Amino acid sequence: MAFRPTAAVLLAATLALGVAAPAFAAPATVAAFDPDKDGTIDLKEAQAAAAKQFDMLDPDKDGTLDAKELNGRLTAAELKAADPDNDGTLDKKEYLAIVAARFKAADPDAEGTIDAKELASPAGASLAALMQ
Ligand SMILES: [Ca+2]
Ligand SMILES: [Ca+2]
Ligand SMILES: [Ca+2]
Repeated sequence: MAFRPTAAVLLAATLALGVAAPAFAAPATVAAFDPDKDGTIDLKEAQAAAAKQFDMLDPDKDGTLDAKELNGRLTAAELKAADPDNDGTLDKKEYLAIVAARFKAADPDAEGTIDAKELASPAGASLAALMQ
């Protein structure tokens, strides 16, 4: 029964913001993921935010996320590729490995940080979906 409260929360957030997009599709800001305030997100910051997000997405606290808990954050193909034992769930290590892969994709200049422009790109948005 995890889906109904989640949907209610998303709906409430959507109404509060006055936008039609799901809450996790709202544009992300660097500042939200930048505890050292250097104006960019490094991999450590991205994975710390994603680890927090993982715990929030796991209401049954079994340490894994199934497709329902992921709620569209991964495609079926991504879930399958990240799930070598094929049990249909991701543990935190597997989730953070996807974060690392998306981080790399969102950092085309390969300087190891995501700036505001990179975060606003489609690759940056799919990274942000794993962090918020
Ligand atoms: Ca930073
Ligand atoms: Ca779970
Ligand atoms: Ca960069």
